[in-house]
Amino acid sequence: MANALPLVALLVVIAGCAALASATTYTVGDSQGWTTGVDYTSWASGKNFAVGDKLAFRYVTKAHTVTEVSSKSAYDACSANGEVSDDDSGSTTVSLTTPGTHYYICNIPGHCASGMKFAITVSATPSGGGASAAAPRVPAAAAAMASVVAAAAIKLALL
Ligand SMILES: [Cu+2]
Repeated sequence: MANALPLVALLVVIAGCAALASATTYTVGDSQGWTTGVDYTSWASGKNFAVGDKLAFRYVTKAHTVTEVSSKSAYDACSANGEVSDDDSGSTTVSLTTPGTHYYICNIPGHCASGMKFAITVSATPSGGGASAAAPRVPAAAAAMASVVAAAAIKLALL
């Protein structure tokens, strides 16, 4: 029975590491921030957004807005009708809490039409980083190992 305790402790540590490897905060536009003259569709492409991640918008207060709209038609038309959220504080952090497609525009006249808009697809599964495609594999391997260790620990505990 006592022999199983170190294995159980190891299992807890491994599980904890796997849990920590989620949630990424993305700064929209990277160093350029949220402003005119940036191609946000290019910025968003290739990133794996997942529930738990965050979008950080950095801009001059009231010079822009961060407006989430609910439909593709509103997004395509640069219309804030049916907006989900709206902020012009200059530092807006959006938590991605629901999977699916999310649409963001700037609601200052002309800005959305000239490119301050992007759509992202948020997956239900935590991405494990998003910066590297290989990153999610490591926690997955650790989780698999953890279940093997757990099975061994349970067998030992039962002896
Ligand atoms: Cu703007």
